[in-house]
Amino acid sequence: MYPDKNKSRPECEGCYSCERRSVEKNIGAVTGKEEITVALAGQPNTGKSTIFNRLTGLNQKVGNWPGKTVDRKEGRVVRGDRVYRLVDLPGTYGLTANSVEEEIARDYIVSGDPDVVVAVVNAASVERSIYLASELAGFKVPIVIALNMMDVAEQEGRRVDARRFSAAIGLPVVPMTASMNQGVDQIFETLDAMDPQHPQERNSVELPSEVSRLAELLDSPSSLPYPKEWAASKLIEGDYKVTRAVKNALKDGKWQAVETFLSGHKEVANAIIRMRQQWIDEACRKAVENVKACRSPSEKWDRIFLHPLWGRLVAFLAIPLSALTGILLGMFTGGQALYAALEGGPKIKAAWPGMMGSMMADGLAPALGWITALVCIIGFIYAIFYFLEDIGYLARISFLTDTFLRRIGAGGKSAIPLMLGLMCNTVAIAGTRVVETRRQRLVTIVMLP
Ligand SMILES: Nc1nc2c(ncn2[C@@H]2O[C@H](COP(=O)(O)OP(=O)(O)OP(=O)(O)O)[C@@H](O)[C@H]2O)c(=O)[nH]1
Ligand SMILES: [Mg+2]
Repeated sequence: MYPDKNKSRPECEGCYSCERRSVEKNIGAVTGKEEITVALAGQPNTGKSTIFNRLTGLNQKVGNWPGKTVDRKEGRVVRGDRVYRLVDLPGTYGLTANSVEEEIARDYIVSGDPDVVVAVVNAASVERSIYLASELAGFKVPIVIALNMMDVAEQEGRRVDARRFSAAIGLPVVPMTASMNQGVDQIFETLDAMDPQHPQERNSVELPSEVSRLAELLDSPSSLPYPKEWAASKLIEGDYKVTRAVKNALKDGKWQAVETFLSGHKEVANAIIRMRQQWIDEACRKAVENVKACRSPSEKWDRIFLHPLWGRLVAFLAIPLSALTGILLGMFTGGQALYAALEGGPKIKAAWPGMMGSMMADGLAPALGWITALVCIIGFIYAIFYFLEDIGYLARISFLTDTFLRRIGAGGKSAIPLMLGLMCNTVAIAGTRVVETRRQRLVTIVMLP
């Protein structure tokens, strides 16, 4: 659904959380401070939620695999005479939506709701993760580039000069390592210094003239939910949702003219991509330097973990072995409590003869023992999977299994819920939220063991 700034969730009367939300929402009006909405956008796994958590002090889900944030999340921070309403968005590779999460992020960015967009870019792979910013630069909304993961870039022998980068693209660039809380204050300082009403000078991507010619044909219909120029470029790129929205918004004759224009200018789509790529290459040429041509530790490990044969073999063994290790560790720790509870039954009965002792020995003590054993087993399994997630191994399993799972109607992102299904179906079904499409989600749920 197209998000509307003025629409909010229905609120009930008197409920504590609704009341709190309402106070938070109106905090700007209540305190007389200016409210600035800041959207955190960027490719999946670039550290948006980590930055959001650092900025707001909240605890959004972070992890080392793409697609964790599947919905918009908000937090507010009062700073000086401003209230910053921070919005953490799902990851998106660009402003052409290929999945539900990308659509949520894209629609929110183009809705006009954000006063500022913080585009999060991975410093270790600037060339790939700056694409979204190249599209954003075409909008009027002020942009700050958060050049995150500077530590990873350094480890991989890359030097990204934030000043030169900023000069090349004409946008403020803040180098940061969000996981170590570096650069977070500078983001706020940059935001404090910005006036969202004031147009930002920038070097936007020069798009082919056909885009503005097509935009003129759109004739700014009031029901068109997108900016004209942007909608024109997406029509040329064949964006399904934008095409449908424009078709519905235009009268028959006008849509005919748009269609004729599009069929006569099919080659422009490639020209748009080429021009964006030139913009990216130019900026990277000026600001990114490969200091040492070394292979990062993760690249070295990936030769095994992403190998078509060895990688699959390791994955095939790693998951059951991890689950088994968790079960064994749980049994050795929590199992002791269960053993003690069962062993101690006669002693309890001897100490408290009668119904009380019998209830404790045969009911309460074994129940507590079983609960302790199960909590330990589940706890260890989760700790092991958390570790695998954090080092990025689960993301590699998704990558390895993607081709196979797509053939049976699911997708690479189904691998993790399917693995969770070996332990607990409730968690696994909840985990299918990350799966890209509704159909893939259903297939995954049906396949759960
Ligand atoms: N080394 C390093 N790791 C980071 C940094 N920032 C975030 N991370 C890690 O990168 C991973 C991804 O972080 P998230 O904040 O979940 O990324 P995201 O962009 O919100 O991801 P999606 O919601 O899936 O799009 C996590 O394991 C973080 O701990 C950083 O500056 N350096
Ligand atoms: Mg996130």
